[in-house]
Amino acid sequence: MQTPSSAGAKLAGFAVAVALVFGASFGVARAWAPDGAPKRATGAHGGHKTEATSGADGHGEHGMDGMKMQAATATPPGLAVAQEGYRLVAEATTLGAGPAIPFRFRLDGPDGRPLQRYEQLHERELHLIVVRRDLTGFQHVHSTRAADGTWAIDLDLREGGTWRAFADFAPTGGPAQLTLGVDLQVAGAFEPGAAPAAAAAPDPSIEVRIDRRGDDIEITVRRDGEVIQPEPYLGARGHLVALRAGDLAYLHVHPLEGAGPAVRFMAHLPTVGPYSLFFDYQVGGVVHTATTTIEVQ
Ligand SMILES: [Cu+2]
Repeated sequence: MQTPSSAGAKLAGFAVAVALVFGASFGVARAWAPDGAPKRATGAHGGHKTEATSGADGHGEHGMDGMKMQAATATPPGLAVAQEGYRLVAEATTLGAGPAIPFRFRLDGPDGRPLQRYEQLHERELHLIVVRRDLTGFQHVHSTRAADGTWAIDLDLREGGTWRAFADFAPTGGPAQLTLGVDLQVAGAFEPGAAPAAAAAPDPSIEVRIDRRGDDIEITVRRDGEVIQPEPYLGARGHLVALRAGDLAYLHVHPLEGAGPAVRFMAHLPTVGPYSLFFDYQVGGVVHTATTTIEVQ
């Protein structure tokens, strides 16, 4: 079976293992408003700015808008193949198994035509997240868009089963951030795996510690015991994806600027239960993926 850490290793082509150490800060109780919307003090994060906001294109503001939008709606992103007039259309949803399976899709806009104009979101027009429905085999890739609007990329689909592909993007003139998802049926033997837990550390030179503090997630990266700053990657010091176990709702996570060595994110996890976290970060020019699963109480 393909383990989450090996999936990340295969993707990035590196041999350094990642250790995850848990803090005692998981399971922070959340207050709920009667209408089901999470209570949130106005301006609770007013002291923070997304790193992207400091960029010239100001696309960090889209992220914040997306966060507000997400908090205001009952249905989290990533559960629909079509939403707000936009539709994810895969050329094929039944695929063969293999290490480099071509995946082609387009994103149709409200006019029914393939979307051609995108806002930059974390330095890309589109982030494609692919994970098997048992939350193994996580991939965060950036595909290329042809002149007709079709996106294409090779996916690592060595394991059979049902995979979920998420397109995370910001259409020009549309929603600040949209995540559409489609299931891909991959032929081959299927052996269910467990949601990614703290990975063992065959090589302990890199250690990643993930702590959840309220809506914030703090990540500390160490190499040989020394805290290090991950290198800039996608306009931040890392990119975090949170998927809810059970339905693979895709929760938007936004980098926060902060003093100190930790990489901080605001992650609105709307309901109790387990969530799997996938942290992509770059050290020594190589992108690593650290995974863990937390329980929101
Ligand atoms: Cu991306």
